[in-house]
Amino acid sequence: MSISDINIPFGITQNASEHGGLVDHMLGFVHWFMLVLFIGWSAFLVYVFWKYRASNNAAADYHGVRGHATTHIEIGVVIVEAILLLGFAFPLWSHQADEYPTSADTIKMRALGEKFLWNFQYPGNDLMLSTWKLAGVTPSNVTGRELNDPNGKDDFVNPGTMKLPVGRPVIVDVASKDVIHNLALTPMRSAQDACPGVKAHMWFKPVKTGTWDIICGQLCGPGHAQMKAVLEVVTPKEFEDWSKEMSAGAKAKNDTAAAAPAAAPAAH
Ligand SMILES: [Cu+2]
Repeated sequence: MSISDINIPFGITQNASEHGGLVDHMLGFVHWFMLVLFIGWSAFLVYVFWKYRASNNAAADYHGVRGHATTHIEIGVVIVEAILLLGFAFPLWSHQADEYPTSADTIKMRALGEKFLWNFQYPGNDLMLSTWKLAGVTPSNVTGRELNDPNGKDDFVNPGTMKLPVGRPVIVDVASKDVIHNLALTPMRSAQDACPGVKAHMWFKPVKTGTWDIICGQLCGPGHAQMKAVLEVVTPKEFEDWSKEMSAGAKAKNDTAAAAPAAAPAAH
């Protein structure tokens, strides 16, 4: 049995990311600590009810506690909380916030929230995302990619499903088209607010294949509960095949549009 097993009866989604074990360990630590405090305080409450019952103490006691035990217990609680913050939370946060993956196999992609769905932009076969112009978001360009950027010619957008390969780090640029949303990837133990006009980022590394729901972690309007997408972690081969096909399709469409600009005057 491990410390984080206490999370299971609380209904936690199984972890599927590399760093998620550390999050679960910290959460398990907090749960055990709260359990100890809950039992301790409950027992103390029952004890004072019994000790200071009216039939036993007819006269009021104006001095109260004289010993130092409670002070020592409080200091103990402060120490455990300091260990939680300094020993677990801060190092884990700094790892996720400062040590972004730089390896060549890192997938860089974008997620743009809108009322009420998620759009995912992939870099395509050149592994390079287009430059990102949030001001350029339109109904036909839902992620705000710079359409004249050569790097973006083979980028493709997949609304509703975030498909990823297992075992490769992923950096996701996150933003919103309208109100504040939150890309909550529970099995990856990662979540990032999506704010209009703000380019935010998150990263993680899936270590298990599977299919999960992506939810919006911010109450964003009447369709919030329906703002569901799918996170699909597949084998590297399956991802490569899918990505190549999608990218080739997007490139062909872009090339056609470039060859016949007069045929589609509204598309820009
Ligand atoms: Cu939302």
